[in-house]
Amino acid sequence: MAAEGYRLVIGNKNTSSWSLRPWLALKQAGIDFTEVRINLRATDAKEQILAHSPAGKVPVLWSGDLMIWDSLAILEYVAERHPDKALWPSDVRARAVARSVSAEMHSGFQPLREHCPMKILSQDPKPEHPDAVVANIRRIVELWMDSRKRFGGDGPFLFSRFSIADAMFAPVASRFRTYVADLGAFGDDGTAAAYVDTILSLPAIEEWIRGARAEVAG
Ligand SMILES: N[C@@H](CCC(=O)N[C@@H](CS)C(=O)NCC(=O)O)C(=O)O
Repeated sequence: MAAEGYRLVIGNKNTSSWSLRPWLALKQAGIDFTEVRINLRATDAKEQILAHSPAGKVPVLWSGDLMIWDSLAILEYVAERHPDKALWPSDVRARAVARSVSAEMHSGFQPLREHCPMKILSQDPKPEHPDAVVANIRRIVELWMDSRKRFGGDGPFLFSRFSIADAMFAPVASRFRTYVADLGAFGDDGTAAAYVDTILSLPAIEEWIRGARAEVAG
C-alpha cells in the first residue's frame, strides 16, 4: 500500500489524544506512513490544520490525493485497505462489540475528556473526581472487563489481538495512568489496571512518549 503513500497529520504528542489513535493503529499494523506534525499551540495552528482539512481538526490522513478526516473514519479506511492486518476482530459478534465500544468512546465520555485531558508525560493523581467523571471511569472499567472476559481469549487486548478498539482506548489508558491512583476504587478487579499496563508498555506507545518528550524539550 506504500505505493500511494500515507501522510498522517497529527497534533502534539503529549496532548493530542485523537492523533494517537490512528498513529498507534498504523504502527501496530506495521503500515508505513509519513508523520506531519502540527504544534497545536502555534499561533497559526488553525491555518496549518485548515491547509489539510476544512474540518479544522487533526488527525487527517492523506492517502495519495484522498483526504480522510476524523480518527474513526481514518481507522475504518485503514482497516478496509489492509484486511490482512485484521484491525477489527474476525468474528462477527466480537466485531460488533468492538465497533460498539469504539463508537461509545468516539461519541462519549465528555466529562472525562474535559476534566482529565491527555498529558501522557504527566503524573497528577486526583484525590477526588467529579461525579460525572467517576461515572465515566466506572463505565470504561466495566467495558474493558466485559470485553476482556468475553473476547480477550489468550491475548492481552480487549478482543485478544490488537484492534481498533484498543487504538480508541489508548488515550484513556494514558489518562488513567496520569489521573487515577487506583482503578480498584472504580470497580476494577485488576483487569483494567493490567490492560493499562499492556497498552502503555507497547513499543509503539514508548515511541510516541519519546516523541512527546522531544517535542516538550523543544
Ligand atoms: N472527532 C474528531 C476530534 C478531533 C479533535 O478534536 N482534534 C483536536 C486535537 S486532539 C484538534 O484538532 N484541536 C485543534 C482545534 O480544534 O483547533 C476525531 O475523532 O478526529
